[in-house]
Order: sequence, then C-alpha cells, then structure tokens
Amino acid sequence: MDKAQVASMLEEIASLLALKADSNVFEQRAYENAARALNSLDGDLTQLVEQKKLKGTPGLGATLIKRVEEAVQEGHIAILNELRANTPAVKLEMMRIPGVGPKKINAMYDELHPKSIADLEQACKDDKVAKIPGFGKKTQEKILQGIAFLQQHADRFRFDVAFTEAERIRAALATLPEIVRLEVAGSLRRRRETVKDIDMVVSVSDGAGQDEREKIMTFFTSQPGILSITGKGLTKSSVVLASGIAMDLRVVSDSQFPSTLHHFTGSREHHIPLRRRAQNMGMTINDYGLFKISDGSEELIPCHEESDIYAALNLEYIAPELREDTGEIEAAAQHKLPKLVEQSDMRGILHAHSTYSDGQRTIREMVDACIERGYSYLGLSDHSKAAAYAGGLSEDDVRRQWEEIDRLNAELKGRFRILKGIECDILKDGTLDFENDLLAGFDFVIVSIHSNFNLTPEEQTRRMLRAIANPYTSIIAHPTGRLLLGRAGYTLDMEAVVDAAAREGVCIEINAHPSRLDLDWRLVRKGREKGLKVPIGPDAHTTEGLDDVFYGIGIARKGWLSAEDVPNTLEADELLRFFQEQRERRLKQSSVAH
Ligand code: DGT
Ligand code: CA
Ligand code: ZN
Repeated sequence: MDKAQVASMLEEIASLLALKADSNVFEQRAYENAARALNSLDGDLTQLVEQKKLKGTPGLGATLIKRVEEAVQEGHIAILNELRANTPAVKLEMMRIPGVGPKKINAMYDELHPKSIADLEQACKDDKVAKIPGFGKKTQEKILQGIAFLQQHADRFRFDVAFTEAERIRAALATLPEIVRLEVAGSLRRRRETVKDIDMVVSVSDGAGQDEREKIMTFFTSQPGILSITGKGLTKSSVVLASGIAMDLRVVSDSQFPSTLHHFTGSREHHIPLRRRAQNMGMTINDYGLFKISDGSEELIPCHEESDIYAALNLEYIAPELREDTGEIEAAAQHKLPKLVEQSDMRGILHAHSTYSDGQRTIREMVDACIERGYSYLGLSDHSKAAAYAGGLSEDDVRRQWEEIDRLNAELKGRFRILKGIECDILKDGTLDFENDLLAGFDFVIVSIHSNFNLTPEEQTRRMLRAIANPYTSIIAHPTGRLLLGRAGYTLDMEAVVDAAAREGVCIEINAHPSRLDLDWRLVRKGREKGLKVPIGPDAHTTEGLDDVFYGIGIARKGWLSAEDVPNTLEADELLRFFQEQRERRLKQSSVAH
C-alpha cells in the first residue's frame, strides 16, 4: 500500500466522520491533515513504518500514526470499515451531488429520511427541502440542478441506451468494404442491465495497410452525434457519444479478431478461471491469442472463431451472456450448458396493457401489433381497481373487457388468441385487489406491488409471500419494483420470495422493460435451479413496447434459461393448460391446508 492509497483512506474516514450524526469537527480535521501530510511525505511509506520513522512528522499525531501503520501492515483500517458499514447508503449517494456537503446532507437526512436520490428529488419538487431551517428556495433549486447533473453524468448507462447508440454506429461501420468482421464486445455483448461504455472490435484483412485503418478510424470519429474525440490512433480510437456514453473502437487484422473480441468481451471474472485452465493444459491465453507452451517457447494455436478458443480448451462454446464466472466453465467442461432461450422460441406476449387501463392502444391494435411480430397470442393484463392512478379496472370493467375479448377471439377464429389476464395489485396486507370469485374468471393472474413501498423488509416479504400463497396467483410481476439507475427496489427478502414461488409453482416474470429488467438475472439463475418458471413480460403500454421482449431475452439468457423454463414459449393451448393445471393443483393444496 503506497502513500496515495493510505491518504485516500484517511480522506474517506474524514468524510464519513463528517456524515455521522454526532460528528466531531476536530477528529475530522485530524484525518484531513494526516492525509495531506502523507501526500507530501518524502520516502517509501512501508519503510518509514517498518523503521518507526513517522513519529514527529508534522500533521501526524500518535493516533493517526497508528492508523497509518494499521493500513500498511494489515491492508485495511478497522475504523474505516466500521464507518462504511454504519453510514446509510443514501448519505453516500448524496455526497455525489455537486455543491452538497456533509452539513446539508445530515440536515436533509434528519428532516426528510430520504431512501434514495429519487426521494430527495421528489422532496425538492414538493418544496420540502426549502422549508428546512437554513435552506430556502435557492438552495433547493441548486440541489435539484445538482441531482440533474448527477443523473446525466452517472458513470453507467442503461443497456437500451447504449445498445441503441452502438447499433447506430455498427450499422454505419458495416457499410465500409474495408471491414471484414464487426462485433460489439464488453458488457453490452454480455447483455448486462447497465454498462459503463461501448466496446467495439472490427477486423481488416491480414494484408491491409495503414490506409485502410486510417479510413475506418476517420469514418468512425466523424460520425454524427459525437460530442468529443478522446483518442484517435490506427488500432484504437475513443469518442464520447451524444448520450454522454464513451465508446472505444479497436481495429485488428482478421486473424487476430477472435482473440481480441474474446478478450474485450470479458468479463474479467470469466477470464481468470479460463486463464487458469489454459495454464493447467500447458497453454497461455491473452488478447493476442491462445498459445501452446513447449520448451519455454510459445506457439500460436490458430483460432478462426471464438468457439475455436473454447474448443482448444476442451470446452463447449460459452455464450457471451454466460461469461460472468458463475460456474459456466465447469458446466462447459462437462457439456452441461443449457440451450439458451431465443427470440424465435417466443410464441406469445404475457403482460401487456390496453386503453382499458393505462395502455395507449386498444386491444385490437395490440392484437394486430402482436400478429405483425409473429406472435400467436396476447396475454392481456390491465391494472386492477386499486391502481386508480393507472386507470385500474372495476369488476364491471373486467366483465366488459371479457365480453370484448370473447367477441375478438370469435372474429380471429383461432388464428390468434387473446388470453384474459389481469395485473392485480397486491394490497398492503398481501391480499389481492379482487375477490377470488372474480379471479377465477381469468385465464391467468399477474400480481404486483404498486403501493406502500416503504414497509420494513419483514413486512414487505410477508406481504409478497401472502400474495404467492393465493391459489389464483399465476405470475408475480416486477418483483422488486426497482428502476435501474433510478430507484432501488422495495426491500424484501428476494431469496425467500424466489424459494416460495418455486415451491408453490408460481411464476416470477422477467419484466422486460429496460428500466426494470426485474427479476434480476442473478436471481433468475437461482430460481431456475429450483425449478422456477420465468415468463418474459414486456409490460407493454404501446405497440412499440412489445419489442421490449428483446431486453428480457438477454436477461433470461444471463439467467441460464432455456425455452422450457419460459412459459410463453408454449403454444396458446399448452400455455392455457399450464395455467389451468397450476390453478387446480394449488386450489387442491390450499383446500388440504385449510
Ligand atoms: P463495463 O464496466 O460495463 O464497461 O464492463 P466491461 O466488461 O465492458 O469492462 P471494460 O469496458 O472495462 O472492459 C471490457 C473487457 O475488456 C472486460 O470485460 C475484459 C477486458 N479487459 C479490459 N481491461 C482489462 C484488464 O485490465 N484485465 C483483464 N483481464 N481484462 C480486461
Ligand atoms: Ca465496457
Ligand atoms: Zn406493474
């Protein structure tokens, strides 16, 4: 550990001390001074500590010397870990708002108890921050501006934002005859829910010279919608795109392409056990290729495709979505990787809204859009009456909608099927918004939370478990209510929820809206191991919204799902039977239980 590292730990302690309810200015200053003293210290810190030569350094008292020694000898400072653990996460987040310091943060925290930056933003809009003693309208406005800045410049982007930008550039580059192969790499190729930047790799023929590379790079850096060029070379160029997202383009010769693409696809975590495996087999792998080591020299193993790299390591091809070091290498070695679900497996839509609640399109318009996209059914799920803000349906509205569905289904003569579903609110106590008598009339029942986000984790979990226990519940929608980069989900014990759903045979959807992607893929994976069924639901409120299924498939694949794990890969008849059997089984079980 060097001086700069220890100094930054001391600085962190100082800022965390400032965020404490009973913060002591003198203690805080001592850490700040010590950090400064360390930064201007001459000589190697480790040696100075070993030789006990820190004593007498201006700005470093006895206690602080002990902290520095602890950092150097132990690699951590206990009090720092303690402070990190005891500081509310939202206070740390607020530290990132430009122009807001610890004093203001503490005051806002004590007065308003915000759970997130989004809460604080709302409080500003509701004029609550201005009313805190010492704040006022001007300060409130500055905080709002700071939050806007933070959101604009947060260091990650939603998958869909990055994907759209990347696609635009990819399509443009694809027109260049000099380019042989072209792929997006990085977290975007792995279909992470958020990404830091766009990594793209292209190849030119092995005989290509500087001119070709130069032309590609000049074409790339002169694309419309580029805010700034942060680097331009013959092998790598970097730009910042209009959305603020950074993008790197790498150009390699075509024989180099598979290795470069593989390297920059990552993840770093996936590469670690892969390198170990290569080593154990007498090989070495880096971004230049896979090499056989014999007599101390390295011999390149030719790989024409990424799959050749895995094959040379005696592995099944590992799809990019799985490259997260969660057991994919062992599974590939044993040829036990699942056949991942694809768009072409999808037979119908489950979870869509119409003008009956807050959707913008009529049932008929949604049907036509589904047919256009090659689906054979639409599982309609408008909101229930408690969701008044979203035009929730009364019991009468439901019956009126059923009549329309029956009429439309008759007109469609089996060419396409509309299923009668509902997105039924889970009330505060975990009961459902409609009586069982009415629920029995639906083909399937989606349940979800849209209110009382702030229950304790225990209450929230109990609420969800009670909803799962209702024998009419078919699917849980957006189980945590999170909004990516916007709002953390409701706090509940998701492992318990996934367990219970799998045990009871209730599905949990992957809400495919790119701001949700909820159930999280890490939990999808856990659920799959327990036999959980996971439909992909676009939660479409428009016809375009149906296309969000694409984002859900990425997450399903990251969760290792095959078509058989995803109920809406079933044909309409099979799916209706699936829901019927699910309900009959659960009704029987609940009558046994009572
Ligand atoms: P992110 O944070 O969303 O951009 O995630 P990635 O995975 O796209 O990370 P990024 O852009 O920093 O790098 C892309 C890939 O390149 C990464 O997954 C693995 C590879 N890579 C980049 N830097 C290193 C490194 O220092 N060591 C290793 N082993 N791999 C690296
Ligand atoms: Ca990246
Ligand atoms: Zn909803």
